[in-house]
Amino acid sequence: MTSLPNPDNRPLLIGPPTGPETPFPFRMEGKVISGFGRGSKELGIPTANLPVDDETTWIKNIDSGIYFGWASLKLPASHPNSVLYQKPPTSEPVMEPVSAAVPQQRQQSELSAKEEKERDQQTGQWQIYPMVMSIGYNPFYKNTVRSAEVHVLEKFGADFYGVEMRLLITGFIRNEKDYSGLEALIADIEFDCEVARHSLARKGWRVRELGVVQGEEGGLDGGWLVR
Ligand code: ADP
Ligand code: RBF
Ligand code: MG
Repeated sequence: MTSLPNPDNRPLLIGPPTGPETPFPFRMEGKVISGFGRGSKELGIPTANLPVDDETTWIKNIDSGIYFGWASLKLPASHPNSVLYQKPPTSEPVMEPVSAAVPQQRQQSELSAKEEKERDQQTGQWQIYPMVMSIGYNPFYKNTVRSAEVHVLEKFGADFYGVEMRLLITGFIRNEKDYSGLEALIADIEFDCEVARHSLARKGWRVRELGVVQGEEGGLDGGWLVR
């Protein structure tokens, strides 16, 4: 159970134990872009924003509100949270002959920074996490454009802008609200996180691709997240 304040007496579990109900789950994907730069990170609630454009039909057809489900990120091997990550060796100062310090000419085989980044992205492997997300106009901030932003329920050692993200949206939590102050907004988001954690921990809501957890395999097909 949770010890978070719950003034509106909101339920901690959404949906039946058997799993997502029609029309869920929804799928979405995109590369993480910069958001409104409001410093959500400083509030402890960073949100990975996904591009939203008029041609994308899902965003037009889905109701605004707060949703929960699973996110997968194709983290490059250079990201500290990647399962492929290898910590750089702690570099002891090395005495080198003066000639070695002279800048070398760029070799044909060397990659530009851009090429290197692209190659790095290709080394990525999909990793799955629970998430909460907001779709809409953030009434507290009175946005004029519709946004889709995902708070991943995991602590990351570095940002992941530009990384491919896939979503399996399993359910609706609540409508977007306006608030009299930032504290009330944050409290509601923290409770949303608890709702997602508890709801997704049930067998019928856990994706099979996460493997066996406490002796049990998940009942939900998350193949899309790792394909
Ligand atoms: P922006 O306004 O650019 O979206 P935020 O303050 O919302 O900035 O921070 C979002 C960025 O923080 C994401 O794009 C991602 O790179 C990084 N980040 C780190 N941890 C998380 C997390 N748990 N969930 C979502 N994004 C995270
Ligand atoms: N913004 C709102 O204006 N009203 C909301 O009810 C609201 N709920 C949110 C719930 C979640 C789970 C998340 C991730 C964001 C929500 N937001 C909401 C968006 C929020 O205002 C935005 O991420 C801010 O930049 C956070 O400081
Ligand atoms: Mg954001």
